[in-house]
Amino acid sequence: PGPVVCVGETMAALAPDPLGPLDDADLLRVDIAGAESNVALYLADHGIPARWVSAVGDDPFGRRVRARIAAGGVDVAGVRTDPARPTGLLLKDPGAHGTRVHYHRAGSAASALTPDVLDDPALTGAALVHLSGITPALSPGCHALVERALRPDRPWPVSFDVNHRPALWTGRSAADVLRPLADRADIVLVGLDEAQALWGERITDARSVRELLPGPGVLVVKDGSHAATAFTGTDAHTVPALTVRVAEPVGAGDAFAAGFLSGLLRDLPVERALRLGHLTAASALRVAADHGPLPDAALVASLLEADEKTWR
Ligand code: KDG
Repeated sequence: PGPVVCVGETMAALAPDPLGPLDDADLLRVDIAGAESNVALYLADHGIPARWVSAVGDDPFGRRVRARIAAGGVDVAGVRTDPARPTGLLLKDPGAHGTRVHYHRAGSAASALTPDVLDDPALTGAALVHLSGITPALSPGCHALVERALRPDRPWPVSFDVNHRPALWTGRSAADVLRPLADRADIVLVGLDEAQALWGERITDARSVRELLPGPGVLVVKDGSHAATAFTGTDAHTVPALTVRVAEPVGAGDAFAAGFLSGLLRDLPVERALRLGHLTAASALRVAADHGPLPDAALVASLLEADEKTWR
């Protein structure tokens, strides 16, 4: 099978070092951040061929983004360099109640992407095309790209992480745009809290999300640090999350997605794929960056096989 092709923007990310509120920071660590390239990096860690398709500026951050993703074993041959626009920038602002994110990405190279990026030769024969709900928020061209990737006669299967980023949706209804897009994908991942923020009182539990999104063959509803439930047809499979000491949570959703998708691509039973999602999420939770090292391979193997009591 072909690679998983992940399409979306990656930015340079600046985070206080040591971690703490941006207001008080003297030093910032330079990293990279992008939901879809995070998925590609974690897929590569799991030995799944992954390609990241996007655009960066012809600038030092663009070169860093491309080099870091390539160094993670991801194919970056489909990444364009836009001579006229900069690489986007993200600031992480960790506080007592989680991490706030400040974006400087309007007019960035990736926000100028249009549906023609889907002419990338790797898309035909791709094991999956992975997209997120960030991209349709970036520009009309990016929205058109996602619409085209999800058109009903597409030759590729699509995984879609809803990834609602309220700061990107000023003046437009994320709820109205993201629901029909997600419903056309083959595999969807969404947080329960995210679904509640988007679709309101109708969402009371994981099953109510399934009622709103009956289309995807596989729908995963993540309930934060508690559990994740996968719906396949009308069957539901719930696997509790692991208890993890959290350094900084950004990136955990992408890690979960990559672990789960690599489980499905390896034909693991869906409960095992959910376990692999939780185990991969732990890699992101334990570090300040979005991407951290996978747990020891022997530990992963034994936890995948463990009985339910040991897993918990
Ligand atoms: O999922 C983590 C992402 O939120 C982060 O890497 C930055 O892609 C990003 C975004 O648009 O928020």
